[in-house]
Amino acid sequence: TLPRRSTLSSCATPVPESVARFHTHPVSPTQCCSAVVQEIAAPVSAVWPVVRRFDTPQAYKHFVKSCHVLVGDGNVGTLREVHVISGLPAASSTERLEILDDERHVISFSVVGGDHRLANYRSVTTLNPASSGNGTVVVESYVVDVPPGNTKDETCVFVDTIVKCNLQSLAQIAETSAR
Ligand code: A9S
Repeated sequence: TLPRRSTLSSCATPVPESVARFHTHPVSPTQCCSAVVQEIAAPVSAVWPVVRRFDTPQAYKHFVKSCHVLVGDGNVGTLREVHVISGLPAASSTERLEILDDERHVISFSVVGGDHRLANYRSVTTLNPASSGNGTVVVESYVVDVPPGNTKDETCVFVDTIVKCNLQSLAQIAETSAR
């Protein structure tokens, strides 16, 4: 079966075509995909420095206990090993930086290993100036294998919850720093 392609067409928040193309992923029949949108009351210039630091995801991802860089200097190809807090069905995750675009404010990573159930996870995060005011619209989309024994819906609910938590925390940090 040929992979389908995800789009953000079902998304309630209008996203420009130039942004949507970063969130169009090949999705195989055994994978699921989704996207989370978060508005932040701070300019892109306050949000991007937090998001772009591939070596310190724990700055806003509260599930991350520690992170160390295995190889690389923070550019594309850098590998990090993330250890997560207890209570999750995971202990560690090895992740590769796939896109870091400081002009368009796009960052993407893929999961290449670790001890968890989210095989072949890949996410793309874009920051866009809000159409009114000087806020930011963050779009984070992902694709991931549906773990054995789970449904697509269960997988998306689990991952959406984590991504929403991360983006709410990002909003709080950026809004506080911009005040
Ligand atoms: O880190 C992210 O940006 C997003 C997610 C969904 C991370 C998920 C995770 O790191 C856990 C939080 C440990 C949950 C991985 C890779 C697997 C999990 O089970």
